[in-house]
Amino acid sequence: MLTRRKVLRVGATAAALAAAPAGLVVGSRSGTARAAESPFTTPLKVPAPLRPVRLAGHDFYRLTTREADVTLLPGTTTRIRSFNGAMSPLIVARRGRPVVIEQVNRLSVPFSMHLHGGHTPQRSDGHPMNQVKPGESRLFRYPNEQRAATLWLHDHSHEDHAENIYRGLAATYLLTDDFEEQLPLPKGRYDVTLQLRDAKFQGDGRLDWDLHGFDERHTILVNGRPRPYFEVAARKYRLRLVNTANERPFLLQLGDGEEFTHIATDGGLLPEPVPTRVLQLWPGERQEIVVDFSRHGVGRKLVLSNTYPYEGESGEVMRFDVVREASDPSRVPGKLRPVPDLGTSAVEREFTMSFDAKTGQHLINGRPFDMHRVDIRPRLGVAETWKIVNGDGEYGIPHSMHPHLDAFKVLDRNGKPPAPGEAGLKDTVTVPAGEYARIQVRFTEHTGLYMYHCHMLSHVQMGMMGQMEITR
Ligand SMILES: [Cu+2]
Repeated sequence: MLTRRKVLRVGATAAALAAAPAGLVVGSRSGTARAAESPFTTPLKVPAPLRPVRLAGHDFYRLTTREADVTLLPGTTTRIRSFNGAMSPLIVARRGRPVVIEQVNRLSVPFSMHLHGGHTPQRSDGHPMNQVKPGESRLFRYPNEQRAATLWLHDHSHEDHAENIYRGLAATYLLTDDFEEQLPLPKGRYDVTLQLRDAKFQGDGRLDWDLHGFDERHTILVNGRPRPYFEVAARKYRLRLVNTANERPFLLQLGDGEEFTHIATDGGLLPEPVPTRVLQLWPGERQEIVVDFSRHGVGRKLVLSNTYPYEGESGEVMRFDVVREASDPSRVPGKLRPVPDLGTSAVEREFTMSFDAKTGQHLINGRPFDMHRVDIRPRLGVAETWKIVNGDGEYGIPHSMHPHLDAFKVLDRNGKPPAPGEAGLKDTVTVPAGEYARIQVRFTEHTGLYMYHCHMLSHVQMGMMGQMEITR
């Protein structure tokens, strides 16, 4: 159960994050490392892309959702829920070439696959009513007619998605295109996806699950490995950070506050690179950075840390060990990708996100999710401005907004322009307690029923989701 004490604890984290100005170094909060898990003893696993069956006009994959026994913590076995038996698999797709996935559900619970950030027809968007029951299978078709971006696949079944994602069902879906490939950014083995999340383990390696236990998940996993180390060359790397945790925000810092370059967010490349020393990564979000390890030299070890860990844990996330020289033809251009003009908004809407202490539910505009109710009816091609109000100043709970189907622009936060790192297309925006943000969104091409919701997963499960019908 979500207690008031627990609510206030997450509030403290959220307030600290809100207070940290972008681009400034924030000092590490002291925390006690848990002796049982020494960090940096396990190498990072860099997943190889899954191999599709190439068919005329599209790439075909079969993803079986099933339980699997894997080693996450050294010397122990963990039963996970997986795609094809592995944690953090990777799919690489190309703009203009559709991907078709046959999802075969061998779990004992329903599953509804959603491509987060995907511009996807309704029948393949993972609406909770389209769930795949145990023993059944279903085809999902992703047209990939959108700009290059780092997306991710996860469950969207209403009752079990938080637990399914927690137990391992999260895949990265990397979409490339010609525009991005002609830029001289780091490529190939120097373009690395890092899925960040947390978990709570029992001593024997079993995962401990509690919907409301977010601040007891003290083990940080990167691509399924606990606080790993990664041997890198003294050159530039592109790092694609994906937060697949149910609720944990990361406020990331490299080494003693080294500078790196923020190049992309949820919807792909920023208009221009942003040099920074700190990076916020909220649940569901993606942030991409370029780190130049040649500045540090062979022999340096740089810890990536979360500067606002929960009480009783250390902030270490992973360590980069610079182990060899390498040539480096890559560079970060001064301009990356212009953000499209969405036109003038013809519709304004307001969404107040709030926790109801009497019922324990999380509400949007005073109501919990109802699959049989359509909350809003946006028109195809008409730009809208949404004001997202966090009504939980009293409890200190952060909330986010993630509309399906199309990415949006952040117009302002509390009336002020967004930070340069939020100047690109986003699909998930977090609003700290008591604050508001305005976004502009325009739904295009596909009609039908889609969801919009907070991406703190216990909040969604406790009602913080709405349904929109996009009409012509
Ligand atoms: Cu929320």
